[in-house]
Amino acid sequence: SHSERTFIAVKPDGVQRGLTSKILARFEDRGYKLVGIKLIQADEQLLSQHYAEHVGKPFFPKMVSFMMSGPILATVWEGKDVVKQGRVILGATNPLSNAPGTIRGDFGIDLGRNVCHGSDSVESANREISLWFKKEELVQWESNQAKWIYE
Ligand code: YYY
Ligand code: MG
Repeated sequence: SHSERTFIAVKPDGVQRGLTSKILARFEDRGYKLVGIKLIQADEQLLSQHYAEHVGKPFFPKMVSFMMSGPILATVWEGKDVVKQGRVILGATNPLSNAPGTIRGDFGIDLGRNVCHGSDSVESANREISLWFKKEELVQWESNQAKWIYE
């Protein structure tokens, strides 16, 4: 459905490197609609909930301290198949396993500096969106481009 939503975040490395506008542009250019956006300094509690599936893994403490090392740009995008396509736009988790053309393949090298996050399923997306955003921070609006993007 055209109202599917996903959570996409620019991690602290992406914000520090000045890549936010380029990352937003990939989603805008594809035709997806921005419905939420904010710059946030995440804390350990938020990150432990966000990355609940990874709590206790060897890489978890280092990954969380990296995610707390600076601001994160949290965004929500809406459109047809946006969860799956969002992951395609990001590329595989390890930047080095991507050909150019994806965000991680174009802007990253190391696994722990992979620039961006994207929800991995519709269920994860709904969970992550409600974790990072209050209901009133998400804006419902009609895009005038919709009829030129969808048939
Ligand atoms: O969903 P995605 O971000 O592509 O990968 P996950 O397997 O969920 O891992 C989350 C996050 O943790 C990943 O983007 C980088 C980091 N990470 C790491 O630093 N070292 C690992 N061995 C595995 C993951
Ligand atoms: Mg993941």
